[in-house]
Parts: sequence; C-alpha cells; structure tokens
Amino acid sequence: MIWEKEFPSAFKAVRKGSLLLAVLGTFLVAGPALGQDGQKDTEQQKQESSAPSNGTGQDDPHAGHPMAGMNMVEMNPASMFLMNLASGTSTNAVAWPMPMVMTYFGSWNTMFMGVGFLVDTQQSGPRGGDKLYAPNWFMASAEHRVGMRGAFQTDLMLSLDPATITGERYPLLFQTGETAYGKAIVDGQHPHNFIMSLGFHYAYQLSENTTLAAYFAPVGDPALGPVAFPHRASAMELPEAPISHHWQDSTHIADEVVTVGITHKKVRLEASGFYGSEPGENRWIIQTGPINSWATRLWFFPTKNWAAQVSVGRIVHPEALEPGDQVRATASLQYIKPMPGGSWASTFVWGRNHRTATLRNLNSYLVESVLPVARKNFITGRAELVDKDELFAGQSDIEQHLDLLYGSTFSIGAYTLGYTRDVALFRFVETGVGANFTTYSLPDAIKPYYSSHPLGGNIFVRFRLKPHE
Ligand SMILES: [Cu+2]
Repeated sequence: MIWEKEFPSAFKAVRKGSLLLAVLGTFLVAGPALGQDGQKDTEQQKQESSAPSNGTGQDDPHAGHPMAGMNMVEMNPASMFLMNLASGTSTNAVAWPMPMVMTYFGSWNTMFMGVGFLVDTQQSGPRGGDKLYAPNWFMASAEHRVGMRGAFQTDLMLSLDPATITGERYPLLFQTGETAYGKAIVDGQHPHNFIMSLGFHYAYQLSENTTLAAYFAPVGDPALGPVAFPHRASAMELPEAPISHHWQDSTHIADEVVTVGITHKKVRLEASGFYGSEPGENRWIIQTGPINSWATRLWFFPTKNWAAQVSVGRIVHPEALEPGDQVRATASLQYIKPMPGGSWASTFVWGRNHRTATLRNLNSYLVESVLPVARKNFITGRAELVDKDELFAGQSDIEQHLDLLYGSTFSIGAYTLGYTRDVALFRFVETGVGANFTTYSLPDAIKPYYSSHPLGGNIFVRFRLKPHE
C-alpha cells in the first residue's frame, strides 16, 4: 500500500532533522531556563507584560490550571490547549494542577516534569521474585505561539529505566507483555524506553469554541486508551504498572505516530496512524516501521473535573512472539478534585483486546484512586480484573495441559492498597516515602503454579520535581 511504503521514507527524513533539533532545542531552552531564578523572572516579566489571556470564557473546560499565577509569556488559547496535554494528545481532567515547573526563555514557554521511584519489591509464591529497581522519567516541553491563533509545542520525554531496571524486567505477579532475552515476559514488567516520547504538536484555534490539532511523533502516544499510567493523576503514588497495561494504555510508546484532532466545546475527536509493534528489547534506540495501525478516540469533558474517552484501534502485530493483530477497545472515566495538599484523582478504565490469531476476546477493568489526607499524606488504591492468556507462554506442556482441562484464559484480580508520606528533604523535589500491598484472586486451576494466596508488596521512596509555589 502507498500509505505504508511512501510515508515512512518521508518520515525518516523528517526524523533525522527533527530529532537533532528537538534534543538540541529542548536542552538549549531547558538549561538556562532551569538555571535562572525568581529574580530574573520578575525582571523579564516587567518587560514582557503580555499576560496569558484565554478568550474562551469561564465555562470552557479546557481553560484549565495553567492560568493561575503563571510564569509564562505570549500565550493564546491554542497555547493553553497544548499545555494541558498529558502524553501524546491524551488529557487528564483539566482541573488537575499538573506537577510541572513552568518558566520561559525568550518567547518560548517551557515546562518540566520529573518522577523517580526507588522501589524494593517482594512478590510471593513459586513465581514471585524480589528486586530493588528505580523507574523514572523526565519530560521537557517547549511551546511557542504561532500568530494570533496558532501554537507549536515540542515534547521530549526520557527515562533511564533501561539502566535502572536491571535484567530487562522487575517482578510483578501476573504481569505480561513484551519480551526479555527473546522470551515473553511473564510475572514481570518491562522497563520503558530511554526515549519515551519525542513529539511535535501544532494547534490552531478555528473559532472561539473550536480548535484543530496535529501531532507527529517519531516516538509517542496515539489516540488509543486513557492517559497512560505513568502520566495519570490517579496513579501518581503507585510505582508499579497495572497488570492491565497491555489491554489499555500500552501503546503510549509507539513509533511514527500521526494524530489529527478537532475539539469543539466539550468534545474532541481524534484519529491516528502509527507503527504497531511493541518496543523491542534494545530500549536505547528509536525503532522505525511503516504506519500500519490506526486508532480513533472520542473525548468528552463535561466539566473541568471530568475527562471521559472511548477509543478503538487496530494494532498490527504488536507482540514479537505472537502471531496476529489486536483490535483494542477502551473506555475510561476520570474525576479530579484539587484539595489542600494535592488532588483527589480517580480513574475507571475498561480495555478489551481481540486477538485476530486466536479470536479470543480478553477484557480488563481497572479502578484506581489517590486521596490526599491532611497535608503530606496520600492514600491510594487500585483494583483490576483481567483476562490473561499468556501466563504460561513458553511453557507449552503446561499450557496444553491447562488448556485441555480448564481453557486458555484465566481471570485474575489484583487489589492494591498504598500509602505515601511526604517528607521535606529537598527544596526542589517532592520526596515521599511509601508502601503498598497487593492481594490477588485467581482460578483454582492455576493455584498450583502461583500458590493459593499470592501477595505482592513494595516499599519505596518517591522523588518528584516540585512546581514553583
Ligand atoms: Cu508502558
């Protein structure tokens, strides 16, 4: 197909230039911007007094938080639109005060976010494991107004996971997805890629209530699924991935992503093309491939506190060791209420994979929430129910034996409760100490392999870049 053959070469050329530009540009902007402190800001603010204005009125759910006492310049509604994006073109409920450091450099607005965890995990039973690991990511965005109605933004997100999660995985009971050392990962979570995202956005305000947006990302997040867990407000105090990740939001690291979207008042419709293969085991590189997969997503933002989406996509041959494609459908609903000391954030997600090779339909459900209690304390939880058919991948004798007697798909429940306490150790970092605990429900048929009551627990230190007061 022309679509598959012609476009990649064009994108390759674009990528060569754009990668260099983005990396250089973002860090040129980031360096001085991070270095300059309050004094210089106020000086510049006097000179450039063009306060951010948003002509869309108070009822507009997209006229979100970045308004409040910001340290930004040259903003228009299209700028505001881009700054509210979470990962790719996905959006948390706009009421969420995103934990980002905002400043500007010349006429560029810049935003920085960073999170790192140091985790000790203990997973029980014959298939459990223990490990010390450190998932982390850092994101830098630079935004510039383009004329009165347009805005451009570039995002770069990096993670040192490939180095800080050794052995290509960390233990996580019942987790599946991707490969390590040529084998399917089972009961473990893969690290994320060094370049988690590199993307370019353009938004144009057509009329007072309508905005067009385009996104191209050599590595990015197509219009499929809810906000991915590393960026999701309700998952902020949970260092481990949900076991429904590959049913719901695993495409957040995809290649050759092209998305166009139109937002009218409280509704947004998006369509994406992307390369469907999951990241390979070399997590330091950007992989390339044809735009062979598609997705479309419809958002609804009833008020600033709510974000809902439904999406569907066809992912061509996502899993390296399994034949066939996946047709994924997801729906999610998020509620966020800012409170003293943080935000109460909750998300419900349904995700379903239809595997074209086996014709299986696998469902997953997730509910998670984080609640700030008094100041400096967070209570968090996550409950999941997932149909798993890969738990015995690579163990064909057991797989066949189970298939004969009980079938190929096992419904797994995972129930996590956690607590984090903020401790003020550093001026520019929100440091917290936390722990969580997971119990599982599983069919009797697989208890001999997992024990009757498998458990998982984590203790961790959380570091997060602290927004300006
Ligand atoms: Cu992921």
